Amino acid sequence: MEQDPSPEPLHLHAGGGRRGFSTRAIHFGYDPAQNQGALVPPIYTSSTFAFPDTAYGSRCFAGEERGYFYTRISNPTLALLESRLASLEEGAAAVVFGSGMGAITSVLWTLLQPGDEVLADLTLYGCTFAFLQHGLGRFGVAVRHVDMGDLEQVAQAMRPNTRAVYFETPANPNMRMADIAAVARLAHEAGACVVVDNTYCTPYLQQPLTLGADVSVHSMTKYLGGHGDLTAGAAVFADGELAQRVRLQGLKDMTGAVMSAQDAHLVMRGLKTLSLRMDRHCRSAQAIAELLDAHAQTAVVHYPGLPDFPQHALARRQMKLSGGMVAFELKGGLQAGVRFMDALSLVTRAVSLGDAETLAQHPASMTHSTYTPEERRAHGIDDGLVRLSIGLEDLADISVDIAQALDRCAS
Ligand code: 4LM
Repeated sequence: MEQDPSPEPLHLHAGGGRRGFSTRAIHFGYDPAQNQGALVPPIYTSSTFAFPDTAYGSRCFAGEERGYFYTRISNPTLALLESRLASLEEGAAAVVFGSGMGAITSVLWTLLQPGDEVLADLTLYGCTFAFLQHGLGRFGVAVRHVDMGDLEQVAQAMRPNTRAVYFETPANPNMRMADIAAVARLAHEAGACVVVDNTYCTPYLQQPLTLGADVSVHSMTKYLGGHGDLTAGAAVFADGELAQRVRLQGLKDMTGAVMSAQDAHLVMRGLKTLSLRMDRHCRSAQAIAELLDAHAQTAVVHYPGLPDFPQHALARRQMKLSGGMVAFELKGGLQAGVRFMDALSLVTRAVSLGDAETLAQHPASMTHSTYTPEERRAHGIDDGLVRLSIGLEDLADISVDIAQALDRCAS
């Protein structure tokens, strides 16, 4: 009952060189020869695991034995996914969760104590904002927001009790970016832990840990799963000891946000096509951003791949490609945005992102309705903003639908 599937020698070429990203996304940590030849890793649905004798079980609970004993702490199917994610994102270890919010809350509950402060970016996914603003505050943890794109502001905002620095880049929903390496340097000088939500990029487009972040969190509900048929989360750690603390405190005792083995199997299936899907998402998103940018009805398009995007240079440096998410505002503001959304025919009106289907949603009334209108104004989320998650359909069909909806939203 080994806890960690051995990564050797499957991530190496016969000659010892390291295998590439897509190869590791398909093979890492699994050897069919050790599993009766099964090409696809078995799904261990067992919630509990038998002890050969009482002393062994006691040693498991004392942390002296690295065996499996209860799925809320670890499970062979989850452990395989964790080892694969750690490899893909260059981490020492990973922990998986039942949702992205499960990952975020488990990490922050483990890191923080009353009297600590979290320094967070202005723009965050709505439920992350609500957790920081309405959740942690009730337990004596202060939360302050700064523009993480402004390094002077970040440097000035650090205080002796700043324990964690938290941001998304690009941020949901307005795509504002932060320089991970520069923010991490400032945070580490002040002794704070850097947590980056890498959901929008996935490890294929951006590698926060190699740039100096301590933890990279994900909603695997999105691109990593990739098919809109599961909810899951993950945290990848530069330091294996912190991973173990999050597993034993945040996950086991504080949130209990355990992931199911069936969902871990589905995420591993999704990982096999991650690089292919991301290439297609990004290529189509670039084309749709350009289409929107050229249309007379649009006031502003937020997409890192557009040359006039304010942080285009940072995006080119920090991300492999510009991502599959596009946000924009129409000249007619909120009313025009509603007309645009209602005129869509192929594109689906739904929250979430990273699925095969192209999705459109209105952050102010949906994913970011956890902010008050005043907070949205102060945090740079325009009430007229429309967010698109560009899917895998034929680009021509997505383009035709968006163009006809733009033409109709003017009337
Ligand atoms: C959405 N997002 O935006 P779970 N981090 C980021 C996210 O966008 C989300 C989560 C974490 C959306 C959901 C409705 C950057 C979610 C939370 O939903 O708990 O897996 O992830 O449309």
